[in-house]
Amino acid sequence: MARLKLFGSSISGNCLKPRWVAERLAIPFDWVEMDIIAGATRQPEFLSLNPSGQVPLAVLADRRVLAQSNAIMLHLAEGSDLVPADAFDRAKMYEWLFWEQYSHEPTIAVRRWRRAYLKQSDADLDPALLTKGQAALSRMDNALEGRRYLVGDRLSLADVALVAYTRWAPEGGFDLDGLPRLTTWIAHVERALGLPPTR
Ligand SMILES: N[C@@H](CCC(=O)N[C@@H](CS)C(=O)NCC(=O)O)C(=O)O
Repeated sequence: MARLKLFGSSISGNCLKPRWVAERLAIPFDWVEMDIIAGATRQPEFLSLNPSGQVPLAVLADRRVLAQSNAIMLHLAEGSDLVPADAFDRAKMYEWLFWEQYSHEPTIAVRRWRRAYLKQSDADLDPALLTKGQAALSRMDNALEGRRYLVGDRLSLADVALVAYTRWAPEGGFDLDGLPRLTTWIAHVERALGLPPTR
């Protein structure tokens, strides 16, 4: 009997997002580790599955294929407590998911990737990555005032999506020290997901 297959890289926050959701919801899956540094996602066989040449990629038990980390998470978590039942809270969760992909990941994940894996020096990196990423982290710290989770009063996909690269932000040269609400939230979400603490 075929089961869910997740193509991903363990050094990619985008890839870990659907993996964490599958683990939390006890959805059986096979993980196919992809060496993105060696160009595994650009090989013809993989491109025939995902013409965008990116991971994560889910091949469902019925062989249908789904890309984009947040779309995969949403599909896996459909009907679970990771998706708020309340319509407004659900919309708030989407607000955070869209913001993550437009304003958070493109600065924090990109700077981390270039610095930690492509070994680019700080002087070679676009300074806007640092200022925009640091502003995104402050925006989260402010939003967490008086809150344990980003949406409502329980863990949702908003927390799962945003913790992925927020917890690794220091690898991108971002400073979390002046952001106490954010660091408390990171530790809390890591615990909820059963992840080793990053701090
Ligand atoms: N918006 C996409 C981004 C996916 C993405 O950037 N994947 C990277 C790893 S984090 C990748 O596959 N890189 C390899 C390549 O582009 O060849 C998502 O959330 O899934």
